[in-house]
Formats: sequence, structure tokens, C-alpha cells
Amino acid sequence: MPKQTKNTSTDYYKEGRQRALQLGNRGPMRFKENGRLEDDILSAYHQFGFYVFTGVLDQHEIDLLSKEFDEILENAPVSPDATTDRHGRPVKFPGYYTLVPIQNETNIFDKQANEKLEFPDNPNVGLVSHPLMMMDSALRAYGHPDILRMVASVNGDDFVPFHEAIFHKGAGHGAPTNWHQDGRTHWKADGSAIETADGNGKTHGFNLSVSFSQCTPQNCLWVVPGSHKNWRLSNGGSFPSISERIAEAVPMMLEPGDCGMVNRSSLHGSYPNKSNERRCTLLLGFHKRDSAIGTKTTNVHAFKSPSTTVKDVEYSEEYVLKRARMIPLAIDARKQKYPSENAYEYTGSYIGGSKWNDASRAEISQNGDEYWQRDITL
Ligand SMILES: O=C(O)CCC(=O)C(=O)O
Repeated sequence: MPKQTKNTSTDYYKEGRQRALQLGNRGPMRFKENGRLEDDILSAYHQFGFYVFTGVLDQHEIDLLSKEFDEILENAPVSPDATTDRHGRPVKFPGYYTLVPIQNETNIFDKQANEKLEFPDNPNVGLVSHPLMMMDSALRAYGHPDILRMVASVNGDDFVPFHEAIFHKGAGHGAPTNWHQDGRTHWKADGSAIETADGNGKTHGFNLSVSFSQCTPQNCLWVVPGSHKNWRLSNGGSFPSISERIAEAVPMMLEPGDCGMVNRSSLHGSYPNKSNERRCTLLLGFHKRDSAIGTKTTNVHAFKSPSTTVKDVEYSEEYVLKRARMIPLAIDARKQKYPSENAYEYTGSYIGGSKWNDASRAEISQNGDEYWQRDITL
């Protein structure tokens, strides 16, 4: 079991920051001549189960993400079932928002507790699911050439998507995310990972938190280094409560434009944000293709927003390759905005056209067949 600390929260945040900076798993993306990430970056990622890439997005992109996200927030429903926002306008994406309590101790995903809430006049948005069809800035970030080069270095050239969302931890009232490991499929019976120490074998993929705010120890995601090697739920185990300040956990601090890559098997969570700084992170998830195709599991992501419903699935090649189409579409959307950039060339297979235009925009957001209906929980 993880050790709890008796430190005051100020000491805990301060010492966590120091421990995080000593790990040696942060810095700019560095690539070898063959386009793959430098080996020391990959080794640190595989050792600790997370890595912080600094300075990936420039200020222009950060500003566009913030602007479009603020528009999405302004158009949030006034209560979970409402169809209008606080200005009386129709909500453009009803059902995609997760609203959270203003009393900020309840886990963001605790739907039952959240449904009992009252929403006076200013909805508190904790999560926006599937932003690639809402924000062109998010779609273009998804096609960022360095991000995709990095993904190919970790998951292979035929990497495929997992899921995308935006975590929003409002200043002073951001709901916590409980301690958890996301991976549920590729574990051995004794709870050890199928993924090997150098990242080979089937994996649960990783999430990349693309930051467009200051992510501080008070509001950011915390990770227990090295925890991706064993599943805490095996043999009747459980996850600690987020009220436990785990002594060996470290904060994944990010400046705007930084990206934090977290192995989905790592134990991670975030404390209630009581600071005066909001946290906004665009979460982009990626898998190895051969960890996805043919896998039977329970899907919890292919829903408008996190739901109490789940579905049993077996991922066919067609399912996965149709979802993979979002990668070339994002690359094309990005090329149109930044034509002089050295675009990433996706060599994985996919089903569907790769041109980003009005027709493909309509296809990926078609009611009942939206691209996210093929999100890939592993
Ligand atoms: O950013 C957070 O607070 C939660 C992120 C998370 O749960 C994840 O990366 O799986």
C-alpha cells in the first residue's frame, strides 16, 4: 500500500515539487536523426511511467485553445439536463459537459453525487468530452508534428487513438480526480504488467495532457513514479482515496504549452483545486494498434460524457481503423492553418478520407455515428 504523509499541505506541495524536479523526466522533445525520441527520454518514461515535455506549443496556439475553450465554457448548460446556457442561448454540444459540485471534495466522475447538485447561476464545468469536433484548435493540436513523432516513438508508426477530453479544474473549486490506474485489460493474473520494462508487449497506452494554463502542485495531476508496473486492483486490492496524500507521489507541473505524458497504468489523481489558478489540460490519448485490435474489454469512453453505463466490446480491425482516421484528418486540418510547417506523415492504416473539409467535419460529428463512438478503452 502507498505510504501516507502527515505533512501539512503547504509542505506536501513544496516537497512534491522538489521530488518531481529531481526525477530527471522533464525537458524539451529531442529527436534522433531517424525521427525517434532520444533514448534517455524513452528510458525515463519507462522507468517512472510519466514524462514532461516542455515548450511544445507556441503562444499563438495556447491563446487559440484558451479562447475556444472559454467559448465552450460560456455555452455550458446551466444544469446537467438543461439545453440552454446562462445567457439563455441553446447549448451547442448538450450532453458533452461534466458538471461538478461547487463544494469541491467530490470526485469529478462521481455521477450520482454530482446529479444531486444545485447550479445557482454559474455552472462549474469539470470536463468536456470529445473536443476534437468542437474546437479546431484542439484538432490542430492533435495533428502537431512533434507530438505525433513522439507518439510514434513510443507506440510505433501504426499508433491509434484512445480518447480525448479537456480537464478543467476551476480556480478555488476544482473537483478532484480520484487516485486510479486506467488500464484494465493487459495485466497478468498476478497483477504485474504485460508491458515490459522497455515498453514492449501489450500496453494500455498513454495520455498526453497538453496544457494551456499553469499547472501547479495545487491544481495539477499527481503521479506515483514507477506505479505502472503493478495493478492495484488485482487480488482484491483497491485504489487509495484522493483524501490520502500519498508520500511518494509527485506533481506533474506544466507551463502553458508543456505536455505531460502519463502511462495509463500509472497510479494518478488530482487533489481539489483550492488555489486561485484554474487548470486546463487537453487530454490526447494514444495506443499501440496491436494492443487494441482483437482485445475484448469493457468500454467506458465511447459515450457523450463519462456515464454510469458501460459496454462490453471486442475491437475489430474496422472499428480501430475507422477511429484512426482522426489522425490524418487532424494533420490535414493543421496543414491548412500552418502550411509552412514540416507536417507529420502518418503511415498507419485508417479507413475513410483524409481531407479536412466541410464534408469530413459533418461525417465525424454525424448524430449517432460521431468519431468518438469508436473510442478505445483498454
Ligand atoms: O488531469 C486529471 O486530473 C486527470 C487525468 C486522468 O485521469 C488521466 O490522464 O487518465
